Amino acid sequence: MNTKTEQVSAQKIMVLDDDPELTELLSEIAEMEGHDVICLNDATLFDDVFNHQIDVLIMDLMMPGRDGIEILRYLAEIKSNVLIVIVSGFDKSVLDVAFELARAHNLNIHCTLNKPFRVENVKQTLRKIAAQSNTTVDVFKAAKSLKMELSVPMFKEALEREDFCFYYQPQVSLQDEQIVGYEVLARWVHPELGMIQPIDFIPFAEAEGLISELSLYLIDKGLKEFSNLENNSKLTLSVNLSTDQLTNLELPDILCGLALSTGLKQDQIMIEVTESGVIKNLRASLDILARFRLKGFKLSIDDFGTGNAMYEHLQKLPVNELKIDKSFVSKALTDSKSKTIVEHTASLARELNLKTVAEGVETREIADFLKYSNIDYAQGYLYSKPLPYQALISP
Ligand code: G
Ligand code: G
Ligand code: MN
Repeated sequence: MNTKTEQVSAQKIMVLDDDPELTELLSEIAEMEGHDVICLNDATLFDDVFNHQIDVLIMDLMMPGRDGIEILRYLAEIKSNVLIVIVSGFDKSVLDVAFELARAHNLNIHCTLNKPFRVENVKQTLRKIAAQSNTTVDVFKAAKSLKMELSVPMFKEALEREDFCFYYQPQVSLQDEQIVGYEVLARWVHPELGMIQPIDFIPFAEAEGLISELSLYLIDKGLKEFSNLENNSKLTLSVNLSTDQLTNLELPDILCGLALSTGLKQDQIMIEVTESGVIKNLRASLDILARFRLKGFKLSIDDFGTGNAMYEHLQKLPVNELKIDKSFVSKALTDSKSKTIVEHTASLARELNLKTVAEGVETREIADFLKYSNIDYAQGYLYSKPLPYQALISP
């Protein structure tokens, strides 16, 4: 067991920085920690030197000939799993953008470090990586190979076998912390692969043109299950619509039929759509969303704040609720920009007569801040993780 841990903790590390003194210092630190190091000062040679055996890439952002952003784009193109540490003298907002960009590329970014860095910080970072990399890299690889393993026949089989089930995450009122409703989240329980998260199967279903069938199946099943819950009449059920569905003009009629057959009232159903989905198909979305409202459903904008042209469109959209993305909520007390976004969303929503939900609420301090900022509802691990249906009927 011990020897195994030691074996995996020696990493192959590449240091990329146009400053030879810095590469040397970083490489000395990494070697002292027992790693194998390759140095590169000329970023234009990156493609020739980089290979998939490298576990960790420590890289600068501003380099002559080829900057760090271009390197990230290249790593995404070759679908690299390398664990990335960005070291740069730029201010925090530039480091944050690079970090978010790497995530948007689905890269395995570990952290960013400010230059000038403290040797101790670099050591700590490398130790953390060595301790985690075994699992992180494995999980990352597992997720990638899972995507490769999914196939259309497998999916059809799962629908026939009814492999899908639901988890419910409570939403509470911040005033009195009473449960006001649940968000229903799909899970695929595969007989051999185990639990597959929506983040892995929704994009697959979208890419293969199966999302419509899957979504309608899930909404139907979710509504039926929820309608059997005792005392549901004062609760709202939030359901997620995928982006691709905002082109199906028949959706409002279909959902109306499903709701009627379960006996749930339309105003108990909150339909969550994402900003980016609405913007991508604006005309069809407006048609669909308007008709959802005419039929009595409620509408929520999920991941609010993460799109880019929302303010321009917000006034046109017939929504009831803004759901503030967890990336802002979780940082509301440590990052002043996130705090500002939360506060402004709260006042914007009030002006527009909309309710607000904060998602990803993990601490009491954040809940207090949200309440003080006049956010209406909260959802997050502080109150409860998503729960299986059984836990709702016999708490
Ligand atoms: O449950 P979380 O656990 O991992 O959900 C991840 C993402 O998957 C969320 O953004 C959620 O909106 C989405 N998701 C969960 N269930 C469904 C579903 O039934 N349909 C669609 N379209 N998205 C879902
Ligand atoms: O649709 P959407 O992305 O909003 O789905 C909510 C997602 O957020 C689900 O994947 C759910 O498991 C996750 N989630 C809910 N509460 C928390 C929380 O407090 N912290 C974190 N990190 N994730 C959460
Ligand atoms: Mn959601």
